[in-house]
Amino acid sequence: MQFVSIIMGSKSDYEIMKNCADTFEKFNVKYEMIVSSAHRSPERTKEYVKGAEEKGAVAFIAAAGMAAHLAGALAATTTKPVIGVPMKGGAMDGMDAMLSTVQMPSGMPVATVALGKAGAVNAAYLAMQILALSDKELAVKLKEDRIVKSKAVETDSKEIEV
Ligand code: RP5
Repeated sequence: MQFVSIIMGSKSDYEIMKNCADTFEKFNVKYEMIVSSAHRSPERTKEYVKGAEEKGAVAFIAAAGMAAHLAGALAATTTKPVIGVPMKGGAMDGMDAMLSTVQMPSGMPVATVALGKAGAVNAAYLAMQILALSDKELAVKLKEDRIVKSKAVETDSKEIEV
């Protein structure tokens, strides 16, 4: 069974990462979601990734704030795509997490998305675009979603156009 795994460093990341899960729900894409920390529970994180790969995880989404090493720790453990979502809330209100997530050494990529809700949603979209490479039905759904978004811009514009 193919699925996407969402891991967050703390339960305090859930409010934002729920938007990621909701996006998968909207497209009927299977996912798993757990809390595990690169720093507070490194062994649990490593064991989880191993088990998730065996169960069919095709990509990992890692959300963390402050010294956000979770996505990097996953990238060190798996060769599946890793998408990093930096969380706001640290001393630099997310810039610390963003740089910790994005600045990976060569050969160890983490696809880093935006801070906050947009990043949580985009992590799901990016994972689905990866899945859609071998899932024609999902590819069609993603194209249809683009059309809906484009039409919504026109509708919004009509409401305020002068
Ligand atoms: C990170 O530290 C977590 O991902 C979270 O964003 C941040 C703060 O965690 P808590 O102290 O709220 O558990 O590891």
